[in-house]
Amino acid sequence: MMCGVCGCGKDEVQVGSTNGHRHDEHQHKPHQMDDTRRLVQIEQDILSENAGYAVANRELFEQQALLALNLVSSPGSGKTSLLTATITRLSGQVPLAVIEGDQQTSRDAERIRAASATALQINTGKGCHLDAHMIGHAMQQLPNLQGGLLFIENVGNLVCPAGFYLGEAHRVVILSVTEGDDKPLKYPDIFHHSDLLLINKIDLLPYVEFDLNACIDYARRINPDIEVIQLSARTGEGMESWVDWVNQRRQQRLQQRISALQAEAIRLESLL
Ligand SMILES: Nc1nc2c(ncn2[C@@H]2O[C@H](COP(=O)(O)OP(=O)(O)OP(=O)(O)O)[C@@H](O)[C@H]2O)c(=O)[nH]1
Ligand SMILES: [Zn+2]
Ligand SMILES: [Zn+2]
Repeated sequence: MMCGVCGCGKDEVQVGSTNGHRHDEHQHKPHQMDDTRRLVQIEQDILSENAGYAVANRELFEQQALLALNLVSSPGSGKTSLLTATITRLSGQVPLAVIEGDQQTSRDAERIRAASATALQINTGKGCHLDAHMIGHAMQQLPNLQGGLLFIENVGNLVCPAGFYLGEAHRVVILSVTEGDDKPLKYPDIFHHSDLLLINKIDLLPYVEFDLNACIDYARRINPDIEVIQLSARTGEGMESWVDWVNQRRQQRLQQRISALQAEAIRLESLL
């Protein structure tokens, strides 16, 4: 995992448009490429540091009964299009915000705002994925989302985001039919670590060679439990199944929180 080794881009991260937070303090010296043991150590340090932040994020999300979804895919699979179509269907009903991970621009965040949802931009510079520390900082800048939804659009990349748990409830991998049906076999890690596969751009199926059944079969060889929804963010076909999936998970999250609070109340009552 290249980024785990070099921690690329950490010095260039900017959260939000105004209150940019620079990570100069994280810069490290160039390393010798032949010193494998040292590289492995650096990679382990970066990943365990990330794991610590991810646990803190998860606890925050649980306390707020907030359903956080981490959207991963290669560039151009349709993450932002899917989000704007999703927001159109959900906005006004539940607290909702989007964290947009991009290397350079704020174009996606602007598209989300145009769909009338709160969007916070994280520019990762050369960095090829979001990490849990960035998400923690972004949360400090977002409004209260209790009981609502947080969508995290990761940097378009099928490799690096797989290694970085952000504290999300679920990871959703998006694959569009123009990318080829064998992607699950070529990039198994990201499919292995996702709970849901969205096959997007099905409106283009008549024009491309993409074997849906083969794709689903490959994905399930890597991850037998992965759920699959086929849709088109453009025509809206299949969008209802996706929105239902999100709503069901959000209700589960609220139910879990209610149960935890009830158990806590019973514990406290026993101390009266
Ligand atoms: N035909 C078709 N085109 C789509 C669909 N969804 C997205 N697109 C198009 O695909 C292109 C890329 O879509 P985006 O939503 O920007 O993809 P993205 O995954 O957010 O891209 P990055 O942020 O660069 O990784 C755009 O031209 C979209 O209009 C779809 O369901 N069908
Ligand atoms: Zn920081
Ligand atoms: Zn995008």
